[in-house]
Amino acid sequence: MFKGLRQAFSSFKENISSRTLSEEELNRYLQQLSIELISNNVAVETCDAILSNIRDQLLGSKVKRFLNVEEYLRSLVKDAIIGILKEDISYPRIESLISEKLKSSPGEPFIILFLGVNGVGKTTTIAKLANYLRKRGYKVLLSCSDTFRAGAIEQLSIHAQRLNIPIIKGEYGADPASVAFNAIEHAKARGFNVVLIDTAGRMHTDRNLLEEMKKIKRVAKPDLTVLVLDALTGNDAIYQADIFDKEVGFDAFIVAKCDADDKGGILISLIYTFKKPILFIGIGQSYDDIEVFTPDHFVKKILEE
Ligand SMILES: Nc1nc2c(ncn2[C@@H]2O[C@H](COP(=O)(O)OP(=O)(O)O)[C@@H](O)[C@H]2O)c(=O)[nH]1
Ligand SMILES: [Mg+2]
Repeated sequence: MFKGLRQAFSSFKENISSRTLSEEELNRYLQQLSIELISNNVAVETCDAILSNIRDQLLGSKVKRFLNVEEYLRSLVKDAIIGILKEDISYPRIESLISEKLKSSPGEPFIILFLGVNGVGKTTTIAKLANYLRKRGYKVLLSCSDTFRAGAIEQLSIHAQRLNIPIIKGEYGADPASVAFNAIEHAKARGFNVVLIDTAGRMHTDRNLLEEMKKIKRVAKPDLTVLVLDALTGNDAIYQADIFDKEVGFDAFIVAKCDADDKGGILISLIYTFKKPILFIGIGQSYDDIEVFTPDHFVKKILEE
């Protein structure tokens, strides 16, 4: 996972640690780093921000004579990425968000709406999250508001059955917003803590889909709207996020299929571009293959040799 980024940073460190650098050489190595970052799916503006952070740190400090250069460079790159990932962005734990709502509005469930194009991993992510939350003691209800794609209702129902988690579904072609509404009513009546709403994918350029998502959002009034993206789509993920952000609006990302992503740059780009947190990353096809995302953990992963 994320091998590309790891290599980019480690060869940058090698280059600038091996000798005393002239300004010109430093520029050349920064240029080389930027090419490698971009080829690992770091968007151009995000890459510029990382480089200027590194440059500022280098200019603003003199390496102390007895300081380990390797350590110094590691912390330089680390601070640059952490700075970018944390600037104006908080990473709330989902458990805290749920607890706050359950405390402030007793009897009301915490509602999470999932958006994303077809095939990115929404339904799988919902099953993983249902499992995650149930293990932490929450009573979870699934709402199958994908009444469009053939097999969608069966797919979520199979997960529900395997996980032994109740599900509310409609007929194919039924209004997805009304399925969500029914699920929420059911949750209130039966004391469920969390409702996870699955939606249809199609293409992000599909007008009807976007209108449908807006309607579900209006009716369900989610406490949290999550955009699910596929790490393997690279920079197209930015484009998808841009459309969903403008048309429907969302609060946070979950990026699926990170186990198959050799690059990793898309995660930094998404956070930097949209100033929204990634809450979880998907790291495989089993129910437990979901990991809480934190900037510190991510940076550790891409800077370890
Ligand atoms: N390797 C891997 N595959 C995943 C992950 N999440 C989802 N998938 C696979 O991606 C495919 C599409 O997932 P699905 O949940 O149906 O996508 P949806 O159309 O957005 O609901 C399925 O074959 C999933 O098993 C992940 O984190 N890692
Ligand atoms: Mg689905």
